[in-house]
Order: sequence, then C-alpha cells, then structure tokens
Amino acid sequence: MSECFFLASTNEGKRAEFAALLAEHGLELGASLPYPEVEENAGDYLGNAALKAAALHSELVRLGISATVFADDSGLEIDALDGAPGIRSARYGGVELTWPQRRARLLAAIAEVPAPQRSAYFHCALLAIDERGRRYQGFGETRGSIVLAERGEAGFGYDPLFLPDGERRTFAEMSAPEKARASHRARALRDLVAAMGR
Ligand code: ITT
Repeated sequence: MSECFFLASTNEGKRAEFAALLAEHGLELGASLPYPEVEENAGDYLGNAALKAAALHSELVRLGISATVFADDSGLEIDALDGAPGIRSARYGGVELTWPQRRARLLAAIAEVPAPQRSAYFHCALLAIDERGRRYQGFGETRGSIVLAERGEAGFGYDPLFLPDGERRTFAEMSAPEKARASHRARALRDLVAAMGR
C-alpha cells in the first residue's frame, strides 16, 4: 500500500494537482481533513506553508493519526508590479472578488505594460511534517509572462493569464499532465520528496 500524505489546503485546484503529482512518486493524497483556519501572516511563502502544515499536523495528532502532512504556499510574481501579487496572490484586489474579477483587476493593473516587459513567475514553497515531527521543505519556480487577455478554461487561479516560457499555451490551455511537466508545484514536490528521501 502506498504511503499517504495529508495536504493542508482548502484549494481544490491544488488538491487535484497534488493527487496526480504524488502518484508519480508512488505516494497517495490523504482524505481532505478539516483543520482550524490559519491566518497566513508569516511574511513569506515557506513560513505560511509551515503555519498551515502545523495546524493540520496538530489535528492529526489529536485524532491519533500518524502520517505525514504538508502544505503549499504559492503565488504569482509579476516583475513590472515589483513582485505583486506575490504572497498576497489569493487575496489580490480583496477577498470579496471572484476569480474572474481578480484576474481582470490584475490585467488592468498591467494594461499599459508592453508584451516584452510582462515577465512573471510562479513560486511554490512546500513544508512537510512527518509522523515523527521532522520538518522538510521544497521549492519550485516556473518563469513565464502575462498574456494580454485570458486564455483557456483549465486549471485554477491565475492559470488563464500565465504563459510559461517556451510554450504557446497558457497553463489554462494545457491538460493537467502538460501543466505538471512545467509547473512550480511539480518542481517543488520533486524537491520535497528528494529532501525526505522518499
Ligand atoms: P490554501 O492556503 O488553503 O492552500 P490558497 O488558495 O489560499 O489555498 P495560497 O495561500 O498558497 O493558497 O495562495 C496562492 C494563490 O496563488 C492561489 O489562490 C492561486 O490563486 C495562486 N496560484 C498558486 N499556484 C497557482 C497555479 O498553479 N495556477 C494558478 N494560480 C496559482
């Protein structure tokens, strides 16, 4: 039976990607377990991932479940916006915005920026806590640029705006396996699994 990793995330897009990515490493995504809401105020990606992972780890200990937990904190950094939305990617423009509204807000913010200067990257930090309480980290980045208008329906979040370097299609125009080949999340998981010796 393959080992189960429990993910501290409320983001269904991330869950779906991790289910497939973990399987490539011979690992399984554990069931979605509720954990106390965390204020993501650590100030950096890894710190926020640690807050989320620790919250779920405590919950598993309380339930008497011995397993590895992990969390992902990620974001889109746009060079012309000095790295925004960055660590605030999930809340950019205000928590009340829908995702189409949030993407429209971002496109409006860089409307005057010409195509060659729309460089950006996705960053992903992972923090895992194993059944013995040991901590491991993993990082991944994908460089690309922001398109002029939304393209594609797949994926989640900012995927319709992000064109990875060397590709003709945005993340949202790719199938899940295609996105996984070039994604910051896939790279971060590879880094984490290597650090854990799995
Ligand atoms: P959890 O904290 O519960 O995991 P979240 O959506 O709040 O869910 P983050 O705090 O890590 O996650 O925020 C990162 C945001 O960055 C996320 O909501 C997406 O909008 C965006 N993002 C991260 N990875 C992405 C990807 O692969 N494709 C598109 N957008 C992504």
